[in-house]
Amino acid sequence: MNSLRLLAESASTFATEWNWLFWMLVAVCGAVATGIAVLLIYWTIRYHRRRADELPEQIEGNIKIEAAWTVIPLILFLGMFGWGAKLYFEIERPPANARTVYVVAKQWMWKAQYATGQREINTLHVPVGEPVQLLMISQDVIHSFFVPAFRIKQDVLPRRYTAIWFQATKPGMYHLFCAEYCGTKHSGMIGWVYAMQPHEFQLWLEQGGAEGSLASTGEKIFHQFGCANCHHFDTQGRCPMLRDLYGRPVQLMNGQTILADETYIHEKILHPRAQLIQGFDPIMPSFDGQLTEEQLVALIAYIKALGPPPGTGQPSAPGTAPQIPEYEKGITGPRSTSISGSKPGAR
Ligand code: HEC
Ligand SMILES: [Cu+2]
Repeated sequence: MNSLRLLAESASTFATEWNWLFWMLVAVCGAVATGIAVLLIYWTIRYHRRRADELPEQIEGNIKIEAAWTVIPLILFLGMFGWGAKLYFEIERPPANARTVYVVAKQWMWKAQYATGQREINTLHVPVGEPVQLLMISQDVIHSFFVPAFRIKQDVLPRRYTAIWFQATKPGMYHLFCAEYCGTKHSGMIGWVYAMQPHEFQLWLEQGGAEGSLASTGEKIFHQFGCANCHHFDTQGRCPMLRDLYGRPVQLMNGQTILADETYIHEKILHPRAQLIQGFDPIMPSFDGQLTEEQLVALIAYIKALGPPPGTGQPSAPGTAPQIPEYEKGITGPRSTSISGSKPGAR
């Protein structure tokens, strides 16, 4: 672990390409800088003034040289840009089958919530060879989620979900940092990502000890906070039916259309007046200050898991547990509310 290395360990599918890109940049910039330095010194000596009255020969221009020093850097720089952009788009676009883990950042810790109900602090367990997407939000100031070994870094903001994804390639323990100065104990906002073999990860999920799925926790909150008094799942009365809301365009009062993503639902619950919906009276109360970010994550997971309205697809009776994706099924056994996750000594 203490071996001297130039770059952080490479443990994700991005890492190899990232390393190549990095070394290409170092090589090109190094070669250009060296070339300029060498020519500078050589020409300084070669063309220094030898007599007090010596005048340089006047040169009117040289199309070939000018074209060369325009076209060659253009190709080099566009190449760098193109390669960087390609990798950036890969990092920005999670594959559709990625497993979602919700992360809440707060001064000064990371809290993770799994769809299956596991919760942990300052640790993150992930399977090797499977894409994992993190949907992150901050409870207070701006933080930044940084795992050098995976070559991923993403700002974590209040009132807005940001996403990052990765696919671990090597089992191991990898450092997790906050990379945005966020207060006095910023340097202590660190943790570990455990990349595990898929079967070990499955075991961890089963032993993790959780109280039902995240969506079922959300369902309880939905009833506890009286959302269910207004939002019914069979009829759409004075309040919109929340079935099939996630990912659908919503017509706003101001004429805009907005996509119902996590941030929209989050905003709607805390600041319902900010984006009023066409065709409804603005009677929804604000839940600002009443729900924690973790509860909001659970509510959103619940709303996302609601199926389409009865009659339009596979109907799920109102009030029944929402659908859980196939890969998240099969978690049985006794569950407790305790927050799981071991904290390694290094802190
Ligand atoms: C007093 C009734 C009432 C309560 C309680 C209520 N809502 Fe609403 N909700 C509404 C109404 C009315 C609208 C649509 C009007 C608007 O734009 O605010 C709405 C809109 C929404 C939307 C946007 C729906 C869409 O189609 O875009 C979401 C999401 C939502 N509510 C979630 C919740 C959650 C979660 C809770 C509980 C924490 C809750 N609501 C509690 C009445 C209510
Ligand atoms: Cu931080």
